Amino acid sequence: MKSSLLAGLFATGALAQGGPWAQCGGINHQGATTCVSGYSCVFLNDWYSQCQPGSAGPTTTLRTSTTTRTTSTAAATSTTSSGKFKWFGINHSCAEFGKGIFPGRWGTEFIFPSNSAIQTHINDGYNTFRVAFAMERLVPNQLTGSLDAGYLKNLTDTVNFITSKGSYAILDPHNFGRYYDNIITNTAAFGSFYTKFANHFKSNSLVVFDTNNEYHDMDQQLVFNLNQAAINAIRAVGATSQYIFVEGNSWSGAWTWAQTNDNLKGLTDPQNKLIYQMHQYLDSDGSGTNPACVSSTIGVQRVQSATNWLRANGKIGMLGEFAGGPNSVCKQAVEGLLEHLKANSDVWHGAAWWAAGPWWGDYMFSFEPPSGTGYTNYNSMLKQYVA
Ligand SMILES: *[C@@H]1O[C@H](CO)[C@@H](O)[C@H](O)[C@H]1NC(C)=O
Ligand SMILES: CC(=O)N[C@H]1CO[C@H](CO)[C@@H](O)[C@@H]1O
Repeated sequence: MKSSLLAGLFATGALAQGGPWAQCGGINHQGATTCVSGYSCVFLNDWYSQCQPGSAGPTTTLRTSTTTRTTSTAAATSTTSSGKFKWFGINHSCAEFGKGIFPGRWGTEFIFPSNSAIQTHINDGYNTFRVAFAMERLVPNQLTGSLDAGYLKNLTDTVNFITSKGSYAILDPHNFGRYYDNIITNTAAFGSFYTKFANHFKSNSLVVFDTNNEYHDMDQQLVFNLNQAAINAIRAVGATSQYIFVEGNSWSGAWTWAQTNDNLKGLTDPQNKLIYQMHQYLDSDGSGTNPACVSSTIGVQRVQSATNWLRANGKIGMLGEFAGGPNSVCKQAVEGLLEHLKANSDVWHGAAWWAAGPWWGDYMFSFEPPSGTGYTNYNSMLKQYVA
């Protein structure tokens, strides 16, 4: 059970202090805004502040027209950081498993994320979950077909669990710009998918639409057109409050973004809520398949040109996938990467580790609590960046 519910049960009046991990702020929040001794109220996003361990110092909330920031004199867990990310969290990967076996069987080829794992991540302070799914399971017959009720319900249940906690759910069609392994060339059909999909989620402003995972080996203008078709369809159904994460060609790699995906700066959004989602791994070929990182400084080196591109073009980025193996070189490289993103928080608004999910087993990056290799090696570091 979420501890804020317990805290709520035990609260005797409006002035009661929030217990451990209780909600202590956010839009429409009416309960306690201070925390019990030993905890301080940490801003996670506009909708959710949480009582996290740390000596309670004076907490101030600064509200500007576009952002809300909380600064606490008791920087609870953060040692090196100064700014904060809007989105910081974990990919949850499993509903897209069983590649090539469609629709496949729930519990055999694929499964949905574990709510208790998500809750553990939320207790750790993470506020963003990128939920992968397969378009072939959501629209089994054709892109323009209707949404499969069973798969949609399970996906929606996961999304609602996440957003009911005040966290962001990034909806990630993990399709690489393809449908049944064929490059999607019909932009109108792709838009039609988004018309139905966005219509279903349009009232949930904590949903983020990720147009597609990792376009690759595709015509560059087609990548532009697919992103633009998704944006147009999402806005046309009245989903106007949500952020849209666009992705680029070459697996949306940050290290090649400026040279490969420069044309995507021309994407337009009437709501002006486009975020450029890039991915970056630190092994020699950048694929995230080797536990060894190139060097302790490779993280910064690989994203520097993307940072420059974002700033030069007045765009905002999100590092939607990153990870490192369980060794000290990678740990330094990951920390350097996150410090760089944070130092450039005018253009980088978040990051998400790849990946959690109940079926990752002993995968080197598994962030599934309690014993995933990534979780045990990196959670204490990553937690420092959540607020
Ligand atoms: C949805 O989840 C339920 C279990 O909660 C499962 O029985 C069902 O098969 C799932 N269906 C799909 C299509 O994922
Ligand atoms: C590091 C890693 O596993 N990255 C993966 C991201 O997404 C797909 C799997 O769903 C893989 O192809 C990538 O290798």
